[in-house]
Amino acid sequence: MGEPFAERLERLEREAEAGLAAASDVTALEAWRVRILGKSGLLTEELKRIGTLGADERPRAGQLVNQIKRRLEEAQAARRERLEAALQEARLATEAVDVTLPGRGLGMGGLHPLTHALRRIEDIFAAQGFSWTEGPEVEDEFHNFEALNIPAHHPARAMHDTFYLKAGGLLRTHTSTVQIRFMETHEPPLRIIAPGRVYRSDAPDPTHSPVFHQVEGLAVAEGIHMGHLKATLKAFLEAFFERPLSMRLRPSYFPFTEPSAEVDIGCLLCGGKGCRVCKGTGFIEVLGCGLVHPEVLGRIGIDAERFTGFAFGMGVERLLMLKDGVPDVRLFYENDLRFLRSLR
Ligand code: 2NM
Repeated sequence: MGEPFAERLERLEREAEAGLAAASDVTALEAWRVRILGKSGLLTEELKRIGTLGADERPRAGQLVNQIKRRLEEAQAARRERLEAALQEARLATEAVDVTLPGRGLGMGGLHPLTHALRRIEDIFAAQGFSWTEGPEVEDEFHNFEALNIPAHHPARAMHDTFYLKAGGLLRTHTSTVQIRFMETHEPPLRIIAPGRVYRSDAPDPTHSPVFHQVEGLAVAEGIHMGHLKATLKAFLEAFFERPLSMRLRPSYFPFTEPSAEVDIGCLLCGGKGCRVCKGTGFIEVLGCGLVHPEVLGRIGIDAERFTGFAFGMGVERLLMLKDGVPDVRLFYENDLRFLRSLR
């Protein structure tokens, strides 16, 4: 039988154990398994060889091979467990996340410059006791024109380049409509501002957009006069532009106010010396205003003998363009983030 079967097996087991101990990773372990326990592995070959032994040797030999096989399989399982644990640990070490690193940031959104400006305007007027009112953008002829003393065929209707809707109605050309609606349902004294989108059929250019934002204001009470209007607007403009300003009222005409005026402020760029922005005049026009025409008060049932009111209207885009040096009104509607972020 050459080298006795038992001795050879013991040697095989020792060698296998040494090989197992030397298997330093899962790949080496698998190679070891194939070499020892695989279909043509060394131990499997010994199992096959049992058949060539004498009948008296076979049971013991079989027992011996199976014992060794079980021991090696157990040792292999233990080794695999250790190697896999080591592999896992190595992975954890290399793939570890440093939870103390600062985050990449959430890329928080921000308010559109117009929204921001509208909120500031609302806050400034709130401080002077004005409340905030809204109304529909689709309007009727009465609220947009007739109630405001602008009869059919009046040139002021053409002035406004109105969008008329096929289904009837129109897109409001100013937010005075909201003030008319408010006066229909509220008794004086009242103090409101009406911010919102308005529409005019203008070709877009650096100073015209077919949609833009207005804030109109209205105060109706006994004894209201131009002095109240002037003080209110001066306080507003200085708060909005965040600096002391000179201001003047220039006589003007609106069908819905009498007297009417345009409000100019001392040029923001040159301070009154005369420059490109104020076209050499030293003044910039910022809004329109006046005392509410008695005809307007009368049409919505307010006693114009007892009550007077002041009103004003401003374009929000225009004010922001002046304040922040925005060269083109269309920038507010293109949503180029570089522009939007540049205005805080
Ligand atoms: C302006 C200028 C002057 C105005 C008038 C009214 C109302 F409804 F009370 F009659 N609201 N807004 C008004 C007055 C608006 O915008 C340039």
